[in-house]
Amino acid sequence: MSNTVISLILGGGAGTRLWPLTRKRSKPAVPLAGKYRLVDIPISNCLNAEMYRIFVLTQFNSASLNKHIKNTYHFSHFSKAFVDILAAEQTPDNPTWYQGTADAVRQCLHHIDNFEFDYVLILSGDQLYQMDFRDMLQYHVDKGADITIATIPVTAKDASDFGILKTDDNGAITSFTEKPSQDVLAPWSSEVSDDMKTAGRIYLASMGIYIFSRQVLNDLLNGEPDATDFGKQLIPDAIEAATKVFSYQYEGYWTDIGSIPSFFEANLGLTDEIPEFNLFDESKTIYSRARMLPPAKISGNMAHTVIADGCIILASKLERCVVGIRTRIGNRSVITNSYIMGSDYYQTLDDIQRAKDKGRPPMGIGDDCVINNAIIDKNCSIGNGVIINGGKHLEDGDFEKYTIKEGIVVVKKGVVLEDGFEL
Ligand code: ADQ
Ligand code: ADP
Repeated sequence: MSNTVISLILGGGAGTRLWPLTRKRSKPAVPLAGKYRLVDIPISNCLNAEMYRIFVLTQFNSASLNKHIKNTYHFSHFSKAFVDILAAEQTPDNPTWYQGTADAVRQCLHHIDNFEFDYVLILSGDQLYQMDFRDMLQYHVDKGADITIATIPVTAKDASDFGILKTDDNGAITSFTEKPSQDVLAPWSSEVSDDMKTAGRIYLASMGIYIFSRQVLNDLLNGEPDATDFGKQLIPDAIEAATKVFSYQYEGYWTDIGSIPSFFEANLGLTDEIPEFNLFDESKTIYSRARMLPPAKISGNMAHTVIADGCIILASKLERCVVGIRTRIGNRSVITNSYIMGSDYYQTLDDIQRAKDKGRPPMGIGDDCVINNAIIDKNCSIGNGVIINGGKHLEDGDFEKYTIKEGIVVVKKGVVLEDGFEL
């Protein structure tokens, strides 16, 4: 049945929540786990479910997303598989950007109309999870649903960030409220498994993952031309209009990675003894660009650290770190609780000498640095003796070279921090 599906990945609006990582690239292209990009997660989930026709909807078709997709997702000439980018485009009828998730899907309907399909799978571009969409599709068909929403039990504290819903005994959704405030939450609790109840996860949240039957999606989008958002308008309206909307309950690992703190925690979570997100499961491969990089060369003391290919690390200590491709770290440096994204290219020894002659540190992290609670975006040149001490003692702010969000210091892409810089 997988070949009856077209997948649409919502690649992000303005990207403000992940600023400054989205300063020079679109959200789907933000580097994840040292060697992947955000968009590799939903694409890999589709490919593992044998759903091979995929569009990524994005506000701006930044060069890096294009390059990544072009260099990564190659299929045989004999298959119908593709991963294509649909960037918001001005047309004679539509002079604007995507106004929201439903509007993004509406604006690209004409691109998918010519394909043969029965179902549309709509996915967010900023979530970390491994889910077999074939089970969800089977459920959609078995229930005779018009729309199926993947749902997950969450705690009261988290419930205000999600669409919260209630179902009847058959799984049909009877009511839905988008991001309810804490004071109106109480009546929205649901019957959940004992495990979930013990964890206090008694509110059923929409995961923002939808399967629509083809005609239903067309009718809804055309019937409400002013509705711009699924969670705020189309889904609640469809439920009210007695459309058959079902909840497909999921209890595996699933987390939002659309804000700096959640993105940071999800990445560092990969360094746990047994991470909740499993990169080592061959039946759920996460695909990304194959690069011809040398093996990482490491000395020093490493604990709970994930290191990508092509790194040269001489540091004295790394603890709870994710270190991305081609990272260079100098002697005696100590880095803890940090995501170092790495570099897009190597400097030659001549390049490094020339940089030094001009008083500019080479790319990577220098000698004798101390870095804690930070994200260092790609291609940064961090000098010798630099101290970045992130933590709750720092106030939020956006500065020329870095941004601070909830104590996490994000050093912007390509920035130079001179020898002895301290924060
Ligand atoms: P949010 O995640 O807050 O809630 P939204 O901001 O609409 O919803 O984003 C959903 C996805 O669409 C994200 O991947 C986002 O980047 C992308 N997106 C947003 N605007 C876009 C645009 N204009 N063009 C292209 N892509 C865009 C939604 C649901 C809730 C549900 C949560 C689960 O509305 O009901 O609980 O997802 O995370
Ligand atoms: P981002 O990771 O920030 O999205 P891009 O993908 O836009 O970055 O840019 C990275 C690309 O730049 C890589 O594909 C890399 O091959 C290429 N690149 C190669 N050499 C250089 C160079 N000397 N300077 C900058 N980029 C380079």
